[in-house]
Amino acid sequence: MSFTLISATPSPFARMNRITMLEKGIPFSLQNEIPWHKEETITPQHNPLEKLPILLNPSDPTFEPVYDSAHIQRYLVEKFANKGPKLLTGDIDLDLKAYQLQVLSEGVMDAMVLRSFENARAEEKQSKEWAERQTRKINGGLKAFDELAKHRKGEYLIGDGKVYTIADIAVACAVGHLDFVDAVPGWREQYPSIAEWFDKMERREYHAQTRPVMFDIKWDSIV
Ligand SMILES: N[C@@H](CCC(=O)N[C@@H](CS)C(=O)NCC(=O)O)C(=O)O
Repeated sequence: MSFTLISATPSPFARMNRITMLEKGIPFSLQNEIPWHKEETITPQHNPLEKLPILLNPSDPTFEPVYDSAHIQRYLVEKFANKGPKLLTGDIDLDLKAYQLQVLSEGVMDAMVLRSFENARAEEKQSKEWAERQTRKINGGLKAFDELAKHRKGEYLIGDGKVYTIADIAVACAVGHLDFVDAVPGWREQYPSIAEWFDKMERREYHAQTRPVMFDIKWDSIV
């Protein structure tokens, strides 16, 4: 069995799933796409929302595409619970917290993507209020991540800090994207706890292997 992950080289959403599959030793291949290029992308064939990541299993005709990065994470940790690191603590309340941090991370990623598109519109079509709304979400999330990193009890973000979980993966991918697109200039000085934690996480083998790479997007083809 080998999966295909429809991905994009800079996508922080897909990066979460890539790290999880690499950490767990789940075989997969990547199909890199630019989901906004209507003529080229196959995302609409598998996801009515036309978004990636999408997990496919070409060796199993009965396998239905799994989409939304958090939903794919859930599939991977449950289906492959006994392969590689569990990526959850096994404690219901702590795991709820891990899933909550995944939701927060995804929200920060969404806000960064939405703001980039807003800022790429022709000046007269841009809404300053809309962009500011996204900025508040990005800054709010980053502040929450910093608090979490400041009060953590060990290497990792939740519980006793001894277990690497999907929360670490999600927060690292959100902060990684923020750093990559310089979404909050001066963030390292303003939020030193999350910066220090993030730099350590980036040295993990599979985090280092999946760092974002920009693609060549045709901004004028985007509505
Ligand atoms: N909530 C989704 C968001 C995914 C997302 O926004 N993906 C971007 C690429 S990084 C995309 O495919 N956008 C195309 C679109 O919005 O139509 C997830 O977590 O999977």
